[in-house]
Amino acid sequence: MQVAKSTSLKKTSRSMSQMKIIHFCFCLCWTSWSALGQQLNNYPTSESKEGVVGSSFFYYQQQGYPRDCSEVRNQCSTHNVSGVHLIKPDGYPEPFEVYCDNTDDSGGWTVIHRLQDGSVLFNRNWTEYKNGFGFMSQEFWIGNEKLSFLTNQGPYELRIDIKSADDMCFYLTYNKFRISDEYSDYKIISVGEYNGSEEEINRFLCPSNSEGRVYLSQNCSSRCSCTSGHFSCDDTYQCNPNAVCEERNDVIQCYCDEGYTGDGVNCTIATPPSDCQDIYDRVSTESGVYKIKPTTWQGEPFDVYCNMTDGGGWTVFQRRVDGSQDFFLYWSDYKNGFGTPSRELWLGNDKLHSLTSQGNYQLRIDFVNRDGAPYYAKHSSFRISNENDKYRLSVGSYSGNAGGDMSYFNGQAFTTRDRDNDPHGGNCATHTSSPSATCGTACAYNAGWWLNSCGYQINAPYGSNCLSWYNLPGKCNVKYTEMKVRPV
Ligand SMILES: *[C@@H]1O[C@H](CO)[C@@H](O)[C@H](O)[C@H]1NC(C)=O
Ligand SMILES: *[C@@H]1O[C@H](CO)[C@@H](O)[C@H](O)[C@H]1NC(C)=O
Ligand SMILES: *[C@@H]1O[C@H](CO)[C@@H](O)[C@H](O)[C@H]1NC(C)=O
Ligand SMILES: *[C@@H]1O[C@H](CO)[C@@H](O)[C@H](O)[C@H]1NC(C)=O
Ligand SMILES: *[C@@H]1O[C@H](CO)[C@@H](O)[C@H](O)[C@H]1NC(C)=O
Ligand SMILES: *[C@@H]1O[C@H](CO)[C@@H](O)[C@H](O)[C@H]1NC(C)=O
Ligand SMILES: [Ca+2]
Repeated sequence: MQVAKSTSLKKTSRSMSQMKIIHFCFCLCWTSWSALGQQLNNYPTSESKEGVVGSSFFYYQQQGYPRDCSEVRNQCSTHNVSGVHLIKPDGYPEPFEVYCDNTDDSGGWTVIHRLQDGSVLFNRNWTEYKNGFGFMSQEFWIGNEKLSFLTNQGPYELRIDIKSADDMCFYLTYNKFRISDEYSDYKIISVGEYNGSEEEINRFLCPSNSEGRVYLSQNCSSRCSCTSGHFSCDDTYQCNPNAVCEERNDVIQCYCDEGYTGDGVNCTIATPPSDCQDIYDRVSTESGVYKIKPTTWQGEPFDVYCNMTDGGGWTVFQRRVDGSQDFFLYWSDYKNGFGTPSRELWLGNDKLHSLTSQGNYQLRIDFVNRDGAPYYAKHSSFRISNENDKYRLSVGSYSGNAGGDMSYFNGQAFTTRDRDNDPHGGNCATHTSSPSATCGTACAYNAGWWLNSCGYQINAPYGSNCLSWYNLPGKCNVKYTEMKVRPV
């Protein structure tokens, strides 16, 4: 048995204490069980310093009381049968009665707790647990004060004997059991190493009707369950960053934060984020791919790349990096979008329309020119109309260092190789430029864009001189572009 499992056993004690199915057949020993430690810890400390130490009975002086049941057994041969004896642990003011169990080979067990038929009420207050209650011959709790003195005399082994609902008897041992004094609330200082067979722990934790029962450690660092009567733990269980580990209605587990739904491991935002600004505010400030659903979007949430630099919250709708994605595509392709959010992409005109009609958006375009130098352009507003209006472009005023070429396309409808909506005599989407002084030989515009009387744009074929921006220094054969929007 691994130590990890022993830990789980302790941690899961609360659930176990509620398993009515378990009865103690006889509870030998330096026996407690972390369930009880758990119970004790639950008592309010305000109450915990009250009460008197010791038994209410009077014992006449007698020298050399045994300090525990193992001394009782060694002291006198007639004391080797199980029964009630007087002991007096070191430092304890008076001797008191305990039940000594000598039934197993080694014997000498001092019984600290027995639960067998429900005849004694265990739901008691601090003082009662402190002083002990019940009857030695039946059910009882020895008392925390006595237990504290007992276990602080030296190393003690804890043994828990259990009888299951199907009358199977088995036991568990812990090799170093010790509890603190009242001022430390009788905390279990140690239980030591657990010793028991796999079979025993399965029977103990997984009684017949426990299929699917789940146990969680106090800090939710492991999750154990019963599957086909077999107890196993998953130590990779972890709360979602948007979840807390706590107890609600007696169940310890990870719970998703408010505004999130899920099982505590997987927490998804209850109302999907409407754009990357919403992601930034509510989900994460890390750049990456996320699902969004603009408020006006009728379809399923979709993936976008959120660029969280420059104040964060930028929803990326275009990127050119390496030419891996063909941009010489058709109306329906530009309508629905293509490419990969984390690499090269066009988000799609329907989505871009939906996104930009939720509120007021600004535009940022980043460039790396043919020489590898970065530039950017910003426009104070950006929106495109719907398909009926041919995704017409509206941009506001320019700032930046890449040139305000976007303004040249302002007010234009979208044009693709199969839909000529541009004011030029032919279709700029399939037009070939004349050789120019700045960009050298002729190149094909071959793109979907808000084309005017043509003009350089950044959906042109990657690696060609037409992938360019008219006012950009080092403008021909631009190496990198990224277009993104954010609410103003
Ligand atoms: C108790 O001790 C007596 C005398 O030493 C011995 O005969 C008897 O078998 C012991 N009983 C048990 C239960 O160990
Ligand atoms: C604890 O319970 C006992 C018995 O019911 C009662 O006499 C005592 O006053 C209780 N103590 C506190 C602090 O409630
Ligand atoms: C566990 O118990 C078995 C049988 O009771 C014993 O042989 C073994 O030495 C114990 N192991 C430890 C680590 O205490
Ligand atoms: C959870 O508790 C275990 C054992 O008590 C400990 O080893 C672990 O570090 C704790 N984990 C966290 C995240 O607190
Ligand atoms: C959480 O989600 C992942 C992926 O969707 C899934 O593989 C995993 O089983 C889920 N975890 C839980 C505890 O539901
Ligand atoms: C994100 O935006 C910054 C400018 O704010 C830009 O330099 C960078 O290339 C963009 N893209 C990625 C993937 O970081
Ligand atoms: Ca035209």
